[in-house]
Order: sequence, then structure tokens, then C-alpha cells
Amino acid sequence: MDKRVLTIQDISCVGQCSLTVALPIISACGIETAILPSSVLSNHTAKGYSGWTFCDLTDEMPKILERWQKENIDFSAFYTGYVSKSQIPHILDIMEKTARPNALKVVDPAMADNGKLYAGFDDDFPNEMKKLCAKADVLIPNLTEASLLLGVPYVASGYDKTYIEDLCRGLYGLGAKNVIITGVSFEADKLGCVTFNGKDFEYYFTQKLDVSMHGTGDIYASVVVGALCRGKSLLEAASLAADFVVESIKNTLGDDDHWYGAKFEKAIPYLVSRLEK
Ligand code: PXL
Repeated sequence: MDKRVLTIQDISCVGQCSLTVALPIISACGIETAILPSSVLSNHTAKGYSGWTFCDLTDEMPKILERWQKENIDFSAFYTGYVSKSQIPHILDIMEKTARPNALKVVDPAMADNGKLYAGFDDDFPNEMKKLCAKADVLIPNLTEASLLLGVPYVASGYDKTYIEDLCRGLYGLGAKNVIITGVSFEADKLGCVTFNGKDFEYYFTQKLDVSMHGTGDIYASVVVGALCRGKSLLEAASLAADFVVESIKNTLGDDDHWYGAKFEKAIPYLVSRLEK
């Protein structure tokens, strides 16, 4: 039977993040992708737009689950992103009731960046998110999310390997079987990630481009999901995702009209060719 991923995150109608990124990327990896929208927003809530609409879809979750159970619909992998606090118990229920044997659970605790929670998330959100992280086969936080989950101060730069590896151990201690922390940088011109499986740490770095683009965390996690479903190892998936984000950013640089996200679409042929290798 072919694999089928369920991804649970918001639809930001415009802005190249969450489902408008996950669906095309995982599909381009050759994997059937089902969606459960957690909310519908006119656009993302990050810097640039002056406001947004927000429609919460929590109440739909148990109704959709009930239908899926009647239809015997099940999934070989789950990938969760931007969700609200009240949805976490529903998501745990959905994972429990619709998982095929050995289903993969990838959790991006999408809630914060650059030292701050996203607009609309309260200070208690990381505590609730920990419950989802505890079930993750692969947990993919950025440095801000890692420090919020562990209740330790966020350090923007100047940290060392001990700091990063302690974060990994802490996240593993929450229950996640594997951890990928993104946005790790020890040298001014290099940016990358670390993977930890409870035993070994592995690092992968790319050139650091001097820009921060919205949605790159979602692009990264989507490639990890697609690559893992294609049988790649954790480090292969983590490094392909990093390279794909760099390609997407390079396609966007210099276009001042395109401030709201990264042009990942133009890098899809690169992704597909790397997956064939
Ligand atoms: O990329 C994470 C994300 C997802 N969805 C919405 C967001 C953000 C980040 O700001 O605003 C609606």
C-alpha cells in the first residue's frame, strides 16, 4: 500500500507558509498528502501585513475524525505545524485512532521565532505543545521553540556545541525519539541544523544568506517529511531540507515585491532530482 501523510496546520490563504507549502512539497516528493486545516487565515501573521482574518476550525476536528473512522481512513505518517492550544487533545486523538502500524509522527512546534511567540499565542502555549512533542518520532523546533519548550533562556548567538546538545537532550527527554534543531550557527557565514537520535549528534551546515524569510521553517519541515517518507535517513532528510531552503531563498533574493515568503516553487525540480539520487 502506498504511503499517505496527514498534515495538520493552518491554511494561510496567501503568504507561502503552512498548508500552501506542505501540500505541494510533500506531493512533489511523490507522497499522497491529506490535510486537516486547523484554521483559515487571510494571510500569515508575521511581519509585513497590517492584519488578518482568523477562522478557528477546532470544532470540525472531532466531526472529521468520526467520519474518517466510519470510512476506515488511516495514515502512514502525520505532520503537525501551526495549531491552537485547544486542538492538541484532538490531534492526539486523531493520531491514536487513524494511525497505521508504525506510523511516523513529525511535529513542528510552530509557535515562535527570533526569541518571540507568534501573534495570538499565549505564554502557556509551549506547555500544551509539550504533550504533542512527547509523541513525536521527529521533533523539528527552531532555537526559539526549543528554548520555550524547555523553559530556558533563548540565546540568539554566541552559544557553543554544549548549549545546542543540551537542548537536544532536553527535547529528547520530553519524549521525542529524534530531534532536529534548525537555525544553528557557530560561524558567521554558516547556518544549519543538528540531528539527535538519543545517542549521536550530527550537524549539517550550508552557507548563511543574510536574510530571514518567512515560511522557511514550514518549507524545511515539509521536505523532512517528504524525504523520510521516501526512505531517506534522518541526516539525509535534514540536509536535503536545508539545501532546499537555501535554493528557495536564492530564488527570492533581489525581488523586493516578494517580501512575504520564499519562492520554493522554483526549486521543486531541484528537490525532485535530489530525491532520485
Ligand atoms: O510559518 C509559521 C506560520 C504558520 N501559519 C501562520 C503564521 C506563521 C508564522 O508567523 O502566521 C498563520
